[in-house]
Amino acid sequence: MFNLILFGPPGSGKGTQSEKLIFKYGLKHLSTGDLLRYEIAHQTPLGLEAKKIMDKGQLVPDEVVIGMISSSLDANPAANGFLFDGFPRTAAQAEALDKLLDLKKTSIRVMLALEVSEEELVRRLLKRGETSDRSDDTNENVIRERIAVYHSKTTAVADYYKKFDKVVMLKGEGTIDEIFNILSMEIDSRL
Ligand code: B4P
Repeated sequence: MFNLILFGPPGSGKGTQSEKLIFKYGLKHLSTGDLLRYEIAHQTPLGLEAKKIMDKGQLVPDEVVIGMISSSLDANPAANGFLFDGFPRTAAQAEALDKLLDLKKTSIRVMLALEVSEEELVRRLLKRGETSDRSDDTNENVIRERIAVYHSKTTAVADYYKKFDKVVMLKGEGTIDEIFNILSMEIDSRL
């Protein structure tokens, strides 16, 4: 199994690149953002609670997203590998993921981390907010709060995987195809 984490701040291109990578490598895409937005669209109790948190730019509680990932892993026993997008986002989520994969006798092969300047992130997300129905992309203060939460809580995830020498930092600015080629080279060198 080839399990990969695509990492980076909000708007760094995780979702964009994931769509291309799962197609090329036949991986199962697990995006906690997409799973949460599915719950919101279906107005489930979990979705209604999650929306309030996401609209403030905060993180949904660890136990909620860990439960979602655990169910998704169980629901895909025959996958060739998983691409984790937007998860883990806290050190507790990273430790929980390692335990879940351990139970399945597998592990994370590599974390590919996209680096993008804050001004470029804000520009991209405000642009997406003009056309998408994502309420968390329309307010610059909320976007800056998401980036602040990334620095205060999520960068710890990279520190966690650095201990196991699994992190590769990559430039996330350039055209979508240029970045896709760089990510593909990193994956190809580990297959
Ligand atoms: P996510 O859905 O994970 O989304 P994101 O971080 O906002 O953006 P992503 O990085 O995927 O965006 P992309 O680059 O594709 O999270 C949303 C919220 O859900 C979080 O704030 C949090 O509240 C909650 N959540 C999710 N997971 C959680 C977890 N594990 N724990 C707790 N809470 C969780 O796209 C950005 C834009 O840039 C797009 O419009 C794209 O077209 C554009 N773009 C991409 N690449 C580009 C390039 N190279 N050049 C120019 N534009 C580009």
